[in-house]
Amino acid sequence: MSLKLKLRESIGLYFITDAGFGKTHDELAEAVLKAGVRIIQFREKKASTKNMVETARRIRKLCDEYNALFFVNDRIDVALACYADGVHLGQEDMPASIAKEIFDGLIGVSAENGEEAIRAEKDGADYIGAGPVFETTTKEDAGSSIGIEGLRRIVDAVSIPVVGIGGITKHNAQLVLQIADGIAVISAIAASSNPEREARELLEIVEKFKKEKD
Ligand code: TZP
Ligand code: MG
Repeated sequence: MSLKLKLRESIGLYFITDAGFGKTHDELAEAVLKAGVRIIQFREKKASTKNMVETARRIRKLCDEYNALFFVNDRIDVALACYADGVHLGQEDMPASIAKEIFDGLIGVSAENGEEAIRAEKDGADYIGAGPVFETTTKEDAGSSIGIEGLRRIVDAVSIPVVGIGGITKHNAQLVLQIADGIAVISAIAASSNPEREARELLEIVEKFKKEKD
């Protein structure tokens, strides 16, 4: 199956690792994979490059065992060094157009508005991470939330898949799924005392919603 097709199939629940909630990247990745999540992004802002590459390589291997897609946040060098399926780039990271020249995998781009999303699509992005949809404290420099209406404007502006991100929980997931192709979450799972159970519950919501849509 092509990576792009796999992306469309697995994007309903997109989990992003964060070691700031008391569990390691590895522990979180394993828990959500066990629950059935099939797309994971490794997001680490503080560790050394050496440590990042080692962790990324372990999670890459784990994702292979579960046939899940593996993305690295921000860092093309780390993505290359661990044979990631994709890289996720912010507005201040390497532009997707340049990333595509040196990286042969999938490219996701963060967008806060339609303009950024259109630019990313033109540059060759494979999906958009749109947000923050709701307020979040997980990302320190997250701008003000774009809301459901902001999310809708982004979805309407592009034809590549869009995942909503920021403050998404099982209580508001449906609102996002009505508009976007998927939900991306950190704290809803990472801050839970039982990340595997939480991931399962979120997956159930996503799958139930998809069935009703078809
Ligand atoms: N980008 C926009 S909001 C956000 C990122 C990485 C943080 C999402 O974390 P949470 O805990 O799901 O709100
Ligand atoms: Mg980034």
